[in-house]
Amino acid sequence: MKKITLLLVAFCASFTVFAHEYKAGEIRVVHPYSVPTLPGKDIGSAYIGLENKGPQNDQLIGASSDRAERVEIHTMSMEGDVMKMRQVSELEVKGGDIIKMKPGMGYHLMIYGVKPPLKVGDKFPLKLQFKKSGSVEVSVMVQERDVGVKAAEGHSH
Ligand SMILES: [Cu+2]
Repeated sequence: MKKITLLLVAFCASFTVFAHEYKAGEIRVVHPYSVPTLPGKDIGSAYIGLENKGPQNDQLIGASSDRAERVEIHTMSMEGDVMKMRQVSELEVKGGDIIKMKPGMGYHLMIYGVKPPLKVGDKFPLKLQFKKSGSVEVSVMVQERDVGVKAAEGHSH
């Protein structure tokens, strides 16, 4: 277990070295990644880090990709004992705030109608639209799913 954690840390660190990040106005988009689609499924999810370097609040209001029919902003939260997922129209990034999407809780981007299926090593374009900072196209890397991701995909759509 410890070895796996160290490997993941090294993996993420290497992205930092290669500056896998983008800017839209005051918003920094860090390390956009996805995981392989499950066999026979055309639904994927993507995770990004968002940092608002400015003092004003901004909102992620949409996303799209050439590789998919549509992309939705989703949030997951516990309702009683059940993990529920719902679509939201926008994700607020407050001035000075950092939001890190990750599998299993909070926000993620749901990608519908992915073609061809996502596999490890793929890269695909994702366009993000912010209310104040405009839009930016980022390259999403498809990386190995970890235990947390498997747990996250236990939820239904
Ligand atoms: Cu979802």
